Amino acid sequence: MAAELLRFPDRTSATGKEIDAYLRKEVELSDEGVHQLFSRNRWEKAAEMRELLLGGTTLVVDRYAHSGVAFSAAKDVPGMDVEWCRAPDAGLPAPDALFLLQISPEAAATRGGFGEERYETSDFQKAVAEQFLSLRDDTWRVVEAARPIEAVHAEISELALAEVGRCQAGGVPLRDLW
Ligand code: 2DT
Ligand code: MG
Repeated sequence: MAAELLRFPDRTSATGKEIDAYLRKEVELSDEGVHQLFSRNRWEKAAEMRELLLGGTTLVVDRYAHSGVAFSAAKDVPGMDVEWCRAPDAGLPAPDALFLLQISPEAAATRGGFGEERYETSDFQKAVAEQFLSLRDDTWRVVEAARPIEAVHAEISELALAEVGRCQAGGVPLRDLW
């Protein structure tokens, strides 16, 4: 089974380097502007993702447009409501399965490196968690992440492999995100 790992933001492209500098608090960007930049960072990969998916490769994607919506909407900036936040990602390929790794902001704060980047404050993480839960529909799988990595891995890989099997059996069309 062919599989590839992708991660968004992809910090290696030109847009990704700008996002990286923003997250590391080296530059300031408008909330609207950085939201668009995160989306462009995904669009840069859209054709390649489609090609891989249609060729039968499984993509494992660490964060996607749902993070874009949840983080930007959590800023509570006038005009940047959920509908506005979703718009730039319309037409990107949709995932067949989506896993929300749930952890309390308190537990997340004990993980390595927490607090170094923009967005890594407990108050903001609480607002993001609320956004994720309100975006969630019953196709999302919520996985308890405050456990040893092996336990989280075992649960996700079992669910993911079942989904891969379903897709390999055919009849699961490649859909757009929204
Ligand atoms: P990592 O810590 O996973 O590298 O994410 N983010 C991410 C957004 O605000 N919008 C997006 O579209 C995406 C994909 C989440 C870096 C931070 O960037 C946030 C955390
Ligand atoms: Mg991070």
